[in-house]
Amino acid sequence: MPAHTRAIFVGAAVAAVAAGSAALGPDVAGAAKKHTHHVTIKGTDFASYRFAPKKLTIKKGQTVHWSWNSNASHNVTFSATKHSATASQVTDFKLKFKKKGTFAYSCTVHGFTGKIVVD
Ligand SMILES: [Cu+2]
Repeated sequence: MPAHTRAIFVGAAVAAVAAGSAALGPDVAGAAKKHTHHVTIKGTDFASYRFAPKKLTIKKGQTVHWSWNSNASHNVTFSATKHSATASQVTDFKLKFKKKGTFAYSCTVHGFTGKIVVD
């Protein structure tokens, strides 16, 4: 799966954060001044599934939350060791980004991709 191997370099730059139970707030995509950011998965079929937003720019030390409720199973995969569960509903997969850089990820089920830019 080429989309998966592209994300391998991320390595230790992202750190898993213990899953919490806090309710997600409104979509704060693109609001770089916020400390947490939210990405979801939209679409209804193979051709339309996508991360929204596809590219998100954040500041070092901020956390990105992914959640979705879809008609198919998806995942968020940065590397073999940094990834979410594969499920049609994920309520709060989150990662804290401790280093600057551009971190690509994908859903390895469908191959669509996303990108977190940490500046
Ligand atoms: Cu998918």
